Amino acid sequence: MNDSVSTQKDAGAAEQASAAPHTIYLKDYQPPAYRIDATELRVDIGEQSARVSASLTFERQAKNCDSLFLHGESLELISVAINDRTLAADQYKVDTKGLTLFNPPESFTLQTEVVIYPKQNTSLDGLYKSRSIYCTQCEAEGFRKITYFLDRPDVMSDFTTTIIADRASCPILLSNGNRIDSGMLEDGRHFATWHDPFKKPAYLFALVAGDLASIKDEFITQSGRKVALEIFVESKDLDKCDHAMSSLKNSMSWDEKIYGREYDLDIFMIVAVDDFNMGAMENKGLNIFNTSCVLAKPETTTDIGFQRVEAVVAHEYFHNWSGNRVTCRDWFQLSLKEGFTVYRDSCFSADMGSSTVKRVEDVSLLRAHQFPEDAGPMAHPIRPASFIEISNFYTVTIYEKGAEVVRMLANLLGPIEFRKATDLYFDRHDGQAVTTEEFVQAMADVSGRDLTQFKRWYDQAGTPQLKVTDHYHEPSRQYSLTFSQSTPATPECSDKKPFHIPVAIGLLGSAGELALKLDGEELTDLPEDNTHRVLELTQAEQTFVFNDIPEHPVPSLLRGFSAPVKLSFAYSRQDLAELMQRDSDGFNRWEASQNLALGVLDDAILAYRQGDLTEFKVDPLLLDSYRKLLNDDQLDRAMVALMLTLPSQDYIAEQYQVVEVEAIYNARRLLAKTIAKELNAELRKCLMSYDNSQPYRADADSIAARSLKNTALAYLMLEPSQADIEYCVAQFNNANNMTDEMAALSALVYSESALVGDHGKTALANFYVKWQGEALVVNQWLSLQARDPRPNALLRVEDLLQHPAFDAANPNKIRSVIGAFCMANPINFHTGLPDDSSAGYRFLADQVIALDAKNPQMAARLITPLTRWRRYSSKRGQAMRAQLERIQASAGLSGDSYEIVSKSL
Ligand code: B3K
Ligand code: ZN
Repeated sequence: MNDSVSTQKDAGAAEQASAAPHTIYLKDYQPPAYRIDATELRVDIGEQSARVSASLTFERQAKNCDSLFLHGESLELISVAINDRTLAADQYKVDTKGLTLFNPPESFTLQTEVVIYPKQNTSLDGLYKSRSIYCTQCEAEGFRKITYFLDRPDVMSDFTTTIIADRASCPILLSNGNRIDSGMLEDGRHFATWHDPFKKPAYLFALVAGDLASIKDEFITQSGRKVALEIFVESKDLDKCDHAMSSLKNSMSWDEKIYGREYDLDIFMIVAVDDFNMGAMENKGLNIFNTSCVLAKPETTTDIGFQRVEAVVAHEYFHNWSGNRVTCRDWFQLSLKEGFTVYRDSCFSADMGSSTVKRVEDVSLLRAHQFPEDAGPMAHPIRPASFIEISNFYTVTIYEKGAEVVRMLANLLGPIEFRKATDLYFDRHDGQAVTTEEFVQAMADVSGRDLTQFKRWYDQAGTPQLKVTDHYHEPSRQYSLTFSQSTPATPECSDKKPFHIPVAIGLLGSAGELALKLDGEELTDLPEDNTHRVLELTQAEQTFVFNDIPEHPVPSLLRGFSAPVKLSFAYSRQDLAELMQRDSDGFNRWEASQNLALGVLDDAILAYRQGDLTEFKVDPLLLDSYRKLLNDDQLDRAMVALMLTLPSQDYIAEQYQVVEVEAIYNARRLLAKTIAKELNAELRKCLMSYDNSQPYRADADSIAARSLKNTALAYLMLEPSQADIEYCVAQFNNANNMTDEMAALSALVYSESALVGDHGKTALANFYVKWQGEALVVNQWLSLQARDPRPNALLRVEDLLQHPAFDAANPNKIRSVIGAFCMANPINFHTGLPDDSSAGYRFLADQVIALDAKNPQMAARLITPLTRWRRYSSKRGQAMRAQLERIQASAGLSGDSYEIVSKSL
């Protein structure tokens, strides 16, 4: 955010209000003209409105300043004074974007009083009401909806907050830091005053008032300080907080052990609310969470749900250092805190469970969502150069690709130097608001490496394509690998310079992995584990030659997915089968299984195009390889499950210029059914060897065993025998945990077999009756139906919107029904209804238009599938485009949706 720009914008706000939203550029960044050293807030919450009094201590930093613009939106100004003197009308100006003070003194205290309306705030940004709880969401620019302020992350202030509310309905009053005072007032009202000893930007401010119950615990830090831990929820949810609490404690010790980072306040609080635009928010000392990322117990929460709670609790906790103690100078630097923190939470989850499984999950997410973003109209570098609405930049690119970039740095430096570099970064910048430059500089200073070229990862969008060829020269026993990199044009730049790409490799010989010696390397240079090497690419084309290679090997390339690139190498299917079985790199074993499946899927897609999928024969090599997996007792069960799972429709679509929705869907389904038939005995054996009577446990081995059993069940239920159906129904009825119950439910509902009859319908109805009191379980039930690939899903989705369980104002419900249908049910979204093939697109546009007026951030996010219109056949693409145009033409469109739509057209 840039002050000079916002001043210009706001200087003409009367005209601006109806004009198209405008673009803000990183190159225009100017430091703020004033600091706000201290912020005293008094928030008096009433039934209909809240009154916010602010006293802000300003100190000029710039040489001079004729007018000072403070952000403020949807505020009713009651009074404004400087140093206790009410301002005359010509000393200030108010418009829809903020308050301008004319000729402010060098240092002064500003006193303002405003009225706001939390109950009417449907944007869930600023101070709002979620069911009976008042809460805030200030990142990125929500604080300006609470009071007038320099609402930008490089303005860090000392906050003291007094909250006043009715004691009966709001017994709990929370804000950041430590509670320093509390007491009763007249008329049954009470107050609490909180002081946060750490200066912070306004986006980390938080306030909560409501009737909450809590569980308490404590943590002793490595230096022996006692920290009180408290998780606040509605009392009905008290039995679902233990997992979040143990995840929090695990995160606190992990951050001490791995990064040497200790928690700094005496209390750490988490509050769960039902209405939340994102997963959670890292407000200093007072994290506010979506209930979906806190509450967990085996009966109501799947294994994936448990893991998500653990990961999000950790992520928000880790922000205390990567984000709060060291924060962002401006919002272009968002990945400074988000990329780094995702990297940190990903390593934490890897350490808590299986690191290979976690890597596969992260890479799958990146490929299914970030790669398409990077190839579409919203492509942006992890440090964007411009934006219209920052809320649109909380993207998979900033988060997940940002994490990949930090991972590459960590791997280039190695664990010891990376730790030294993060220590240096935290120490050097503690209490500061900095840029990604400073982060990389700490890495460069510690390692002595020149990271100039590496920094292109921060400025160039697009996924690099890495083409690899090899050559073996038997007489000289030399093996060479040639890499050529290129990056497709993206909206911000068409001429990409080569990236610095670390490529981890190994070479498989017939009897095992080969010792590696690069041409020119001395024997003394060789690392201890000499079967693994990281090649650093810096040129558009580069060849690496290995000496003393006894045979033509199968290269294992990009081990552990060492860089976020699309790699291609002409593997034979036999090579892939070898890698699947023998690669010492677990990730690449999985990768080989995916590539083998992609090859077979490509055969099937071709057959579909030619109209004879019925005659299609699946390559027996894939079936044999899967059979070996199922018979391999040594392999981690979770890995077997992952390797047996076909590439997602999104990832298959990524392989083609034009997405042929029906071809991909039918090819994938046919292959799945063939696997179910051909490997029937092995799959059934896998199912039978699982002991359903064991008590539920959430450790990695138990999760792995359940995941394999349920993968086998899903396959078997595609072409089930009567016995399979009975097994599935029994699992559904008797499961002691939601993972098994959900797996059985979806297998019954999605099965197209006539034998299954009404079992699916009955199970769905029974499930709702059983769980209607548990909102998060009902969300899973809604989502399962919205994702149902069988024909006419849109009709069922429209019915769901009328169901009493649906709530058009709740983001979790919107995601579970509208989001799930449009993003996770491609066959129905893109084919619509039998007599109206664009019905899915029109449905989405209708929903976006209706939602945009209430919650623009959510509306803008939902538009994503339509933005990909260029990837589809021209008829389909034009139909999608027409709906984008409809959204664009709708009256009063928000800046959020305007940005997405206008960039996509
Ligand atoms: N930092 C928050 C995201 C806030 C998004 C605001 N639109 C959550 C997180 O990444 O931890
Ligand atoms: Zn974050």
